[in-house]
Amino acid sequence: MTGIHPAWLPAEAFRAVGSRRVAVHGDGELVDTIRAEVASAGSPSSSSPDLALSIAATPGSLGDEGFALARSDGVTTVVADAPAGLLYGFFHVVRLGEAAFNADRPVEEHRPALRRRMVEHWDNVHVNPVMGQVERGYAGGSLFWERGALRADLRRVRDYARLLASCGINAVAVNNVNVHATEAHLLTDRLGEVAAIAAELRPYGIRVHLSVNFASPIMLGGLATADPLDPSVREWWAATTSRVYETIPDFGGYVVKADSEGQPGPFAYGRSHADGANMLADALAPHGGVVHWRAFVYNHRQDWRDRSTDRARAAYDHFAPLDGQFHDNAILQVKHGPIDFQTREPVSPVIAAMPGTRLAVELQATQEYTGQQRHVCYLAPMWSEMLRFRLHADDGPAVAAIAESGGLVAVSNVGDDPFWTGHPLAQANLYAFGRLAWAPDADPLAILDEWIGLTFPAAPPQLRQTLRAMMDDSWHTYEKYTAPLGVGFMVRPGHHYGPDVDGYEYTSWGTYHFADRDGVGVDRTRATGTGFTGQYPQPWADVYESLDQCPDELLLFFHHVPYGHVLRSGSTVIQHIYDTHFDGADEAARIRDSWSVVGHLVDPGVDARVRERLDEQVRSAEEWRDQINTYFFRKSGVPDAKNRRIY
Ligand code: GCV
Repeated sequence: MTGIHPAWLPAEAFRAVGSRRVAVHGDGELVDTIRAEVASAGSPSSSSPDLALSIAATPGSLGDEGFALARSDGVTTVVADAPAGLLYGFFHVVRLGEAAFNADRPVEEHRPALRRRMVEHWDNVHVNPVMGQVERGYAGGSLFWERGALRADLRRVRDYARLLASCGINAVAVNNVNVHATEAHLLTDRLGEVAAIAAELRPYGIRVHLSVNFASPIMLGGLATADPLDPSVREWWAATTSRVYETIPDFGGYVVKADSEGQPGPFAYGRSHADGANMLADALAPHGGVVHWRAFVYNHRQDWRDRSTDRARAAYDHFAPLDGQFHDNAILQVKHGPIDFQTREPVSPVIAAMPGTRLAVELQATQEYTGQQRHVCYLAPMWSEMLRFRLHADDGPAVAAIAESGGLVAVSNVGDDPFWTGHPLAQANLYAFGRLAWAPDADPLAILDEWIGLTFPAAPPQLRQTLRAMMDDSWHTYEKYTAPLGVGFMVRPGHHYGPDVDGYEYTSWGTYHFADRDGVGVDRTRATGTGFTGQYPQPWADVYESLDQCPDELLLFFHHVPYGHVLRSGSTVIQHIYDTHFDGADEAARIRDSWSVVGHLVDPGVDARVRERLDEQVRSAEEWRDQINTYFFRKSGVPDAKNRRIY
């Protein structure tokens, strides 16, 4: 491989389209994009085509982004009501490959389940002294900025837009939600940089969003306050937002992290988060924009001795009472779990608690807590489980249905690395995110097969099957060798890579496991603990409360139990810890072994990068295994029933 890896859009993925005569009917920038795609695939244009892509003369019920696909009389047709739908239809044909042409097909209609399908970058303009160019980025620098300046050459951003559009993503927030002093200026005197990025994303139907600092009226406007109810503050935001839309007419809106981890917010003025969000919503409303207001608000200066404060409770305690108070174009953006993107968390109870509020669900494609793109960890099974979860009861809405009001958001895992995502196999997470945001009930394994087929079009069956086996269950493998049974946060503080069981135990961050000589876990019950289980509707409030009914994988999230506690699986907690850690590290070694058999079947550059990452995964999994097992053996004094080596 030379240059930039094509990810899931290598030239061969366009072979089926490229060898067909294609006609494209319609007008507009996105239709021109399709024409350019067809031309670069090598398809001759023709009035008697094999593939006809058209905007319908009279719009039907497909909406702006839907399309209908059919094949009869030797012609495959894609019809859409609007250009974006036609673009998605074109990429659907690319995904189908020969299958789009080799038999008749009855009309199939496709529409995205979620209207907002967004990737958020935590990119900084200036290299942050602590967090670097991209906060929690594991794939090199930013695609947009380099050492304080917008990149002179943004061609790669266009390629990025193409990748995103091909899996259905239609919005990008370009900068970190921690908006530092330099980055705050993107809203005003550096807005031209955002406009330049927007110009690269627009041909692929992607709207730009911007993270803004709540204190901007002070930082940028010279005002004495950022009080959301102060008329001069409201006027400043209204005028500033109007200027944004003069420069970027299709601007999507703002993203705000307020009163969280040191970011300013409405609490300083005795105002609520609804007051703060609504002020920005009002500034955006005349232009059709939205504010994504994050619910990630908690006390990060907690006293570890204080057992009454529970970080898991924080988002619900802050936001549930505000249900119904947010304006229509204010979207509350909720992390999918109550804490912070751990390998295993229950679904956040906030998602069930705010029926009068538009909610977006946020997940993390960047693998901050899931191996930092050095470990293979295919996250779609986790996301799928979460999106299908019904918080109320079996007949209540799934999380995905609740998120229809606001959308699905992933923190980006992409950087300027030649493979886009550091680990080449981590590309699958970005692809799967887009596909799940389009169709949340899609099967993660089918998405994986689709990704393998596109990314490795020439792969013999042996390679496909090996990739499938390596990746499909890799989230569970990762879970096995890291923090056990949903307890979370046994990572090294700061960078969050590798094991450090007590690293956070006596800190202010509210992420504790409470292991002692007798047992481990966080008592979040109503009966004897923090009462967090009471934030769930039934049946979950009782299921999580009950030691007998709580699912094993979440046991230590909800309960503090003795090491001898018998799990539903029949194993004791301590034996489960030993067994899963030995198994997980063995599985990591098997993943590496299986790649060593097929690696030569891919581009040598890809093979070399994957091998390097797998070596590190195996090393790190052993480190996790040994530290976790040793820690719990020393705490509990209980020997491994299988007498394996523990230090
Ligand atoms: C952008 C976690 C991460 C932070 C991140 C924060 C957030 O705490 O470690 O780097 O900040 O989440 O989501 O705002």
